Formats: sequence, structure tokens, C-alpha cells
Amino acid sequence: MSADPALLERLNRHGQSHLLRYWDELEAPARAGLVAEIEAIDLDQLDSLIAQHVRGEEGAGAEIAAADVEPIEVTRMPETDGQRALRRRSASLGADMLAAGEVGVVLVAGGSGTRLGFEGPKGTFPIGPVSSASLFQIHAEKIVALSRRHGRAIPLYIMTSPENHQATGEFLEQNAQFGLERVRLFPQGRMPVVDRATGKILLAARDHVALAPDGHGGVLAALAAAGPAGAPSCLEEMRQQGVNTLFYFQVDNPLVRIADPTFLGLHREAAAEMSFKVIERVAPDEKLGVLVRVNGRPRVIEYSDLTPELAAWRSGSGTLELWAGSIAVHILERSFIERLVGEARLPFHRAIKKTPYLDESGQVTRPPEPNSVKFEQFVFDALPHSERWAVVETDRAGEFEPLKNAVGPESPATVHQRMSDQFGEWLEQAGAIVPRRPDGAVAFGVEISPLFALDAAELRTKIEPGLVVERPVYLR
Ligand code: UD2
Repeated sequence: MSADPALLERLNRHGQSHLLRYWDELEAPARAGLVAEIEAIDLDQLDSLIAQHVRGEEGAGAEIAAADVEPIEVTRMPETDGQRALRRRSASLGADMLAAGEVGVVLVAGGSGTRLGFEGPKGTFPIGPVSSASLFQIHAEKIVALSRRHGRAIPLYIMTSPENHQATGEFLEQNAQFGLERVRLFPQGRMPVVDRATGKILLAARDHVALAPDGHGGVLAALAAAGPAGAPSCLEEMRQQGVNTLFYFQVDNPLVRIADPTFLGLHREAAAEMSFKVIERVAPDEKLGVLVRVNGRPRVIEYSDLTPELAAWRSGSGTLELWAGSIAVHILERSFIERLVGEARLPFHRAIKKTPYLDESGQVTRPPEPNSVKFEQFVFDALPHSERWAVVETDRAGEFEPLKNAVGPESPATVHQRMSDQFGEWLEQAGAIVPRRPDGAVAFGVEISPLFALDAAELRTKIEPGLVVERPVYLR
């Protein structure tokens, strides 16, 4: 049986008929699967993405003119007693939101962890400096502790990719959800991967198109997508349960202050639709998206899109003008996501990557050089669509050390040290003696489970002053 003529005609029109090259060799189920994959592709949209990002038409990569860019206003770290009092007021408002059950947590964990060189879902990586607790365990225990503190089970929504969805679900199940009462996994969508030179969609196998996750910006559509077996979408479920405000973060940063009440309160006080936590960029080449205004509108320019001139733009005093680096910690109103899903489409960015593909001879080839273009949406591109927003500064040492690489910066070694330093500092604030090396770093592994103490203030109520830490310690 030959392929459906209408499908063939459509593929011809879009220059993608090679997808049916092996049609005659396929059994009926494989044919049906391939057709379903092709039908799920928006070929008109893909045409314009290829024109823009592969053939370089339509002003692809058009640089943002430096003259249009200016710094954005940021709520800076409090320095005076008055500012600290305002922050306490915001924290109390945020605590009320948590106690009222209005807050949900969204964790994006669909990435592949290629740079880390780790096979499984990144959230399963053992990162506790003493306990080897996984990233998922550390995040989950924070939510359990926070739920207890505020007397309300905070729901956690974890975005997976189709590739790691099952493994993530199994890991959580094997660990009894780490005590979480309300957790739901939802898979993100995928986009076809195209050949970098020709824009042709790659085949992963005779009966499979090469597909890749659509970026963390896919979270908006994935939250709105119907659940399995007719279950309501995540957004619908949240609406039914009175969850209006979502704290969003990435799986790779174990220091993140999940559902930080102060941040929630500042967001609410600004009546913001989307909020960002930022840290001060210290070097022009830091791998952080930068919060700016472009022609007056707020937006994030990803580090790879920032011109060297803008990246290194310095004020008279020598500090970076565009200093507000995004640590990818956000708050989004549910109503804002609902509006965006209905009205706006986030742009796609291109990533040039190595993708194994089926070559002309029907063999799977692993290319030595990047051969393909992947299309990804970024959640921070929602910001220009928001009517009101808040950008809040946080301290780097206290809240940001992501796990990105196997060695060097942002690797297990740096994350272990930063965690031990932070927990060592909490212990010292509670009156304990913690040995430090000449460079000031805590001398060995120190770790505190969020279930033992969620912050320094709580730790003070749990340990005796004068405690001397003599060896690696894990308080749980
Ligand atoms: C991200 C930000 C960067 C900075 C940095 C802080 C982007 C494009 N850049 O850089 O500006 O804030 O983080 O650490 O966001 N993910 C998915 N699905 C996908 C792709 C990614 O869920 O299709 C998740 C992934 O699991 C991870 C997060 O998104 O939790 C970030 O992904 P990344 O490691 O690719 O981002 P990175 O380091 O380039």
C-alpha cells in the first residue's frame, strides 16, 4: 500500500518527502507510528523557522541595537533597617499566600544533562556533599518542610521530557515521592530536528522522525495540555484547587529557596504577572541571561545573544551596567500563563547540536561535528508579554550554584563546597564551631536536610550553642 496521497503532497510542498523514503519496507504498525509523528508536526511553522534559523532569512540573529537597551529597575538587597523591615513585611505576605494554599511549585527537569555527562534524569544525580541525596530529594524535602511550616501541602509539578518521563516517575516511586503529598509529572512537547545545511527533517530510524524537547518555554503549553486518560490539564487542576501563583525553578540548583515567602510577597505587592530573581553579574562572559529593557519593554537577553559591547558595558564607577543576571527562578501567575497559551506564541531559538541520524544508505550515523538545528522556546520570553513584573536581587552565595558540568566550574566539586559553606555558616550562626581552611572554605562536608532545618533561623532552635563540628556531618 502506498502512502496517503494527501500526506505525500503536503510533504512534497514543504520539501520533506524524504521522511517516507523507507515506506515500502515498513510494516503496518511502523507506518502508522511514522504517520502520527509527521501529522504532529506543524509544517508551516517549521518552514518559517527553517527560513529564519537555517537559511538565515527574515532577519535571523538580528542583533539588538545597543542604543535601544537600558538597565532594568531591580529591588536590591536590603541594606538599611527600613529596607529590612519592608522585606519582613513582604515575607509575611508570602507566608500568608502559602498558608492559604494559593501557591504551587513548577520544577523544569526535561533537560538532558549532556554537559554533566550523566545518563539518567539530572534530578536523580546524587549531589548531597555528605548524604549523596539526589537533587530531587533535596528539592522535595524543602517542599515537605515548607508545607509543614505553613500547614498546607504545597503541590509540586515536575516537567519531564518524553525521554526521561518514565525514569523520573520510577525514581520518585522507588523513593515514596520523598514524602511529598501532592506531586504530578507532566511531559513537555517536542520539535523536529533538521539538518543544519539543508533544513530537511532528520530521520532517527526508518520509522521515526528525529525529535527533541522544545525547550523549557514548552512548559506553558505542557501545563495547558490535557493529562493522560482524559485527566484535566495541570492548569485546570490548579484552578480547581485554588492554586493561583506558581514558583518556577530549574532542577540543577540545590541552593534554590523554593517558594521563598519574601519573593512571593514582593511579587504580590507589585501585582506582578511574572517575576525574576537576579544576581549581580561579575564578569561580562558569565553564562546568565541578562534582564534589561529594550525600547522600554522588559526582557531577557540570553548570554549567547548578548553582543560583547553590551556584555561589557560599564558605568563610570566600573561596574557592569547590565548587571542583573537571571538565575532562572521565577514566579508566574496562573492567569498569565492561561492568557499566554491562548494568545501569544513564544519565539523559538536555535541550538546547533550533534544529532545521530539515518544517512542515505540507511545506517545510523553519529556525526563528529554539530550537524543539526534544534528549536527551543525559553520561558523567560514570556516577560515582555506581562503587564507588571518584579525583578528581585538575591545573594549568589546563598542561592545559586547550579550543577552543569562534570568538572571545573558548576560541577559536583563546586556544588559540594558551596553547600558545605552555606550549612557551615548556618551552624556558626547557631553558635557552633566549624573548622575552616585558610581560604575561608568549610574544611569538610557539612549538610543539613531541609527536614531538619529549612534555614538558619530554624537551625538555631535545634542545636546547642558551642557544638564543635569535628568531622563530616549530615543533620537529618
Ligand atoms: C539557563 C538560562 C541562563 C541562566 C542559567 C542559570 C536558558 C536558555 N538559559 O542556562 O540564562 O539563567 O540557566 O542556571 O534558560 N529544560 C527542560 N526542557 C528543555 C530544556 C531545558 O526542562 O527542553 C530544563 C533543564 O532540565 C534545566 C533548565 O531547563 O532544569 C535549564 O536548562 P539548561 O541547563 O539548558 O540551561 P542553561 O544552563 O543553558
